[in-house]
Amino acid sequence: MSRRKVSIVGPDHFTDIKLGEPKEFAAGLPAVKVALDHALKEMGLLRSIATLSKLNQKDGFDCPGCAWPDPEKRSSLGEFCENGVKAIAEEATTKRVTADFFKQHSVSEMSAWTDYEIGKSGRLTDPMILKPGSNHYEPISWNDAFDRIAQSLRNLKNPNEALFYTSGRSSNEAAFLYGLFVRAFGTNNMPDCSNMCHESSGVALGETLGIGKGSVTLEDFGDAEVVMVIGQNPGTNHPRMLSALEKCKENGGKIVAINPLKEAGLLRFKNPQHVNGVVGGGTSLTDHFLQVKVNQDVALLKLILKKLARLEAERGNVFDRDFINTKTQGLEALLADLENYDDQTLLLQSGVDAVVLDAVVQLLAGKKRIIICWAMGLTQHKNGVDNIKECVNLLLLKGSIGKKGAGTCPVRGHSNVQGDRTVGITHHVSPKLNEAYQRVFGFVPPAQQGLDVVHSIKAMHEGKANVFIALGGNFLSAASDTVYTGEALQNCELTVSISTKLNRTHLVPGQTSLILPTLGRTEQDLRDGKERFVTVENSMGRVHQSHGRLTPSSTNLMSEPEIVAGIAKAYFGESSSIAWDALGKDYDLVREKIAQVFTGFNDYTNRSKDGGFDLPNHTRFGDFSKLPGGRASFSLCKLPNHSLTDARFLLTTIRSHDQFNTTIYGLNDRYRGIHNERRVVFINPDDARELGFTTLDRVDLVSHYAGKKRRATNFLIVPYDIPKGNLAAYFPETNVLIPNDQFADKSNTPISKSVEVDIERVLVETAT
Ligand SMILES: Nc1nc2c(c(=O)[nH]1)N[C@H]1C(S)=C(S)[C@@H](COP(=O)(O)OP(=O)(O)OC[C@H]3O[C@@H](n4cnc5c(=O)[nH]c(N)nc54)[C@H](O)[C@@H]3O)O[C@H]1N2
Ligand SMILES: Nc1nc2c(c(=O)[nH]1)N[C@H]1C(S)=C(S)[C@@H](COP(=O)(O)OP(=O)(O)OC[C@H]3O[C@@H](n4cnc5c(=O)[nH]c(N)nc54)[C@H](O)[C@@H]3O)O[C@H]1N2
Ligand code: SF4
Ligand SMILES: [Mo]
Repeated sequence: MSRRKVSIVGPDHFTDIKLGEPKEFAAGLPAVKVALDHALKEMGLLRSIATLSKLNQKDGFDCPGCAWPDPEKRSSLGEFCENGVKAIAEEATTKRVTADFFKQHSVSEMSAWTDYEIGKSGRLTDPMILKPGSNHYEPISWNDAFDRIAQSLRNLKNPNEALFYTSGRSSNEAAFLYGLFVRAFGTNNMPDCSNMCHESSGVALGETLGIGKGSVTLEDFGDAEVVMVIGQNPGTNHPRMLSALEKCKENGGKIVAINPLKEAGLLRFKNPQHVNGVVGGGTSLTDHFLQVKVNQDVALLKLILKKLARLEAERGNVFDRDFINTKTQGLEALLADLENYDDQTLLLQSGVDAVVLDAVVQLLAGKKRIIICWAMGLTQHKNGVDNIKECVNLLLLKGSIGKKGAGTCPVRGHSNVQGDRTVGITHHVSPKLNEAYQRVFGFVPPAQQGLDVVHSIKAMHEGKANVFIALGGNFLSAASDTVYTGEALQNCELTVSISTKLNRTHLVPGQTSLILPTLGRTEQDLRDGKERFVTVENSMGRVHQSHGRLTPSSTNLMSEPEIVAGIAKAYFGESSSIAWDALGKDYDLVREKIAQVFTGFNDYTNRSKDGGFDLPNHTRFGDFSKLPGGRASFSLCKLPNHSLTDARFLLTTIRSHDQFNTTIYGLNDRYRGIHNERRVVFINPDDARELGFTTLDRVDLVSHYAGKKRRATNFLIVPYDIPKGNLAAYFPETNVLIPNDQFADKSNTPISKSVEVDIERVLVETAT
């Protein structure tokens, strides 16, 4: 089969960089200005006002940005942040990708645009099909599109030859219907964006505490004595978390940040909702900053645990003995294991300052209410699961789980990624869940474990999977090994994307490809003149309603639940025992079914009103009675092993301030002093000097795994305050470097935050 001529990775040209100084504070007036600029540019004045007045209000829509929860009391000044406004502006843009647009631009042509250019084309308006051999998408009716999918699914020899990806913006209702259809169809192949994100957290928390979710609520931040923020950049990725950190500080709490980069949002916060944040100096946030080397968090945490254990032996009252004795198991083994490590080696390996470290140990020794927050800086490593287990060890030693002001806080990414998992998006098999499906819907779901993201890609590449369907997301750009992933998608007989906006995945398609345009969060969802709402779950386990308010960007859009029901009905036909039509129309009915399959959702529709309800979470109350042995577990974690024989650097791939994953809002990374460019690589100034590089020299990044070189071309050197031996650069541009078979133990999350690479100079006359 011949593949279309497309550019899988897109162009690598520069955009005329302007360098500034990294910022010392986050938000404040500049954030308000930037937010308004984005809103006005994409939506115009009236639409901006109409939209922002409903964002995160109880009668409005949930922010499609991150999963940070809303406070109980909503501010009349608006409950949103700069990046929430950008997320909204991107979705509520007035630009459109119409059938005419596809007539003008071929797939090959568009694939040579950057992700930024592709995304800025606007909202998709009509279902489109790309036929075998054709280079232009053309319109197709909804019914024909559903029939086309049903036909491909029927043609498969085995249901396991189909893959059903989900990204975390979909509502609970859409995700539940999707999971129901996929199981009824006969596979558990449900790769999910979580596989690339917090899967390591889910595994680590599940194994130690019995639930894959965090234990804290927003209110706990006001009661915490210490909040540790590890491997997370809240100023950019969860900006309203800074208000929670501010609250902690106001009440006398301390903040410890552990990160290879001194992120502006961790230093100082100028809350635009307070006078002091607008005209004053704002709040200084981090009390102790530990500049850890990339992927040396286990070394650092082990050293902290060792020092705490020593203080406990010397003076007592450092560990919570009551808690340990009644609620945990494995302390002796943990303490014995720590003896195997030497303080000095751990210190050198972690790269942190010994004086700051001792101050942190003294602080932790004297406190009882500790919250640990983390995100991708911990999860996306070979030892991602162990990173989080070491955090759990610390909390268990301090008795800091299951009480006010203390606990685990994995800060989720997509606005409903947690909800999607809760209501059934998973490639894992649970016999209990399968029984529930059988009881409620009368069919037996498949018992064979499904494929996650990395294994789905492998299956497509090897020709073992033939149909790829995506409920949201941008699989090609988000996944690692871009070229390999692109080849994998092109191997498919059919690729289908249910999307709001055009993205690279649509442009590196299977033989036949369908784009099914759907309503976004901001948009009114009307059926027979009646308004419908969906529900979502935030990072702290609260389920609440989201009501779209804007006029949809096209009259030819369908809602996600309708699309899923449409595909299911076309596949199963009229005789299906599941009432697909009714479920696609009536979300109350979907919620009734969710409540029958999953626990904690009784009286769902009613309780989702007015801020919503909390799902059951035994860790929140320190109840470990249902765990094996009735206790939470300490874990023995291994140190990472980076021998760096072929490469000299560990590269961490991060988000700029102007992107949402693969959606590029703009070309600035204001807090880090980068303007109008994404192809930069941050390097320690001494490393740059030793290699003879100066600012804005042009380089390629090259990874070597199993003897294979992968190259990310054309980056500009930016000397930056980052540990020696480490580099940082933005994704998705760097995903070409990460082999699909390099992922975390147990969670299979790609090693996006510790890629072994080298730098090669590009010989040119002038840079840029
Ligand atoms: N505006 C905006 N908001 C977002 C997103 C977005 O792209 N844009 N994405 C959403 C999603 S899906 C997610 S998952 C979250 C992601 O939120 P984050 O995890 O905050 O995002 P990253 O940019 O990946 O940043 C990880 C942080 O970890 C640090 N880090 C890197 N390597 C290491 C390490 O080895 N150890 C430690 N301790 N730190 C390390 C980096 O310096 C950076 O500060 O944000 C969500 N919210
Ligand atoms: N190197 C590297 N790679 C990474 C990461 C990293 O830190 N480093 N982070 C990983 C992480 S944490 C994640 S979560 C993944 C993200 O992976 P994905 O979730 O697959 O990617 P997104 O960029 O969030 O998806 C954007 C697309 O979603 C569609 N969309 C937006 N809103 C909606 C909606 O409401 N409904 C529907 N149906 N579609 C919608 C739009 O078409 C848009 O183009 O990327 C991962 N990849
Ligand atoms: S913190 Fe996250 S959810 Fe809240 S407004 Fe900002 S982007 Fe949206
Ligand atoms: Mo994520």
